Amino acid sequence: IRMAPANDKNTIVLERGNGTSCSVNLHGATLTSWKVNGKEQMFVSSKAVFDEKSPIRGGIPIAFPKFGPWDDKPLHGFARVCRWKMESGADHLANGDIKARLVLEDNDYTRSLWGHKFRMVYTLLLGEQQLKTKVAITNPSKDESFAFELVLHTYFQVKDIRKCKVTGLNGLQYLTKRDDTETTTDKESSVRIDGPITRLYADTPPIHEIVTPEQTTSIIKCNFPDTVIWNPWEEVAKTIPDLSDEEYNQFICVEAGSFFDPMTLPPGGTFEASQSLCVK
Ligand code: TA6
Repeated sequence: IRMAPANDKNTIVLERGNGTSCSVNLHGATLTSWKVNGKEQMFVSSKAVFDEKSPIRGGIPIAFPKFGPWDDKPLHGFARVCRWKMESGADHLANGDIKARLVLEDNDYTRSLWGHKFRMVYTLLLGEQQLKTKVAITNPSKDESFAFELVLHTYFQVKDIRKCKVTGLNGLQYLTKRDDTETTTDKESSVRIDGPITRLYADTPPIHEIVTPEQTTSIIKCNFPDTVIWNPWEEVAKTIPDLSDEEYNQFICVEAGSFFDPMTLPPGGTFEASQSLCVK
């Protein structure tokens, strides 16, 4: 484990050897790189803004306690724009895996938006061809419950989005935005993307695969009942200032979430959810 070189004081790098590593930015605990044998798996926009205020466009931003629009408050909640703390050093496990933990607790800023005490621990476990990211949320209050939504808004890098497909969604219903009144049923065996796409699926199976001509990446979800597929495509990409016009075809967001039925955490309760990404 090391801090990133040069003038980047916010990025922590976990290195496992053989070109396998991951980097996490303390701003938002945003995972900004995951390399397997030297090959980058995450997409981060060439125009991503690292000003410690804006959400980072790419990698794995964490949406919490809200996914999507949130009155006049920050879109997708505050977790992705708060500074997280690294908890002690990273552990090197006997099997070569590396584990690191980041923590976010309520502060004046979070309470100004959402009046609850909370503690959130984000655990990264870097394996040989696998990256597990686990979120544990605790409610330290003695008498108040809170409800929350949580999404890992992962941007997977692909060579050509037109040539990739996502499995595990066939036959399921989806919305195209949070307040859609009508659902659509996915009739294809796998989702292919050839235009703008926002699909919010509830109660999805625990495994999806992103299949490209080069490789297959599995997403194994635990306690994330919902899945989102997103790509803005050409026209909308032009309206996103921190995304280059031609970059839309280099990523697909497949997002593991819990938002259709927001979780309620009783006093003293802890909620855990994880995703394991695995390259074949
Ligand atoms: O998860 C899909 C989505 O909510 C889209 O509707 C789009 O807004 C995207 O996330 C990115 O949001 P952002 O705030 O990062 O621009």
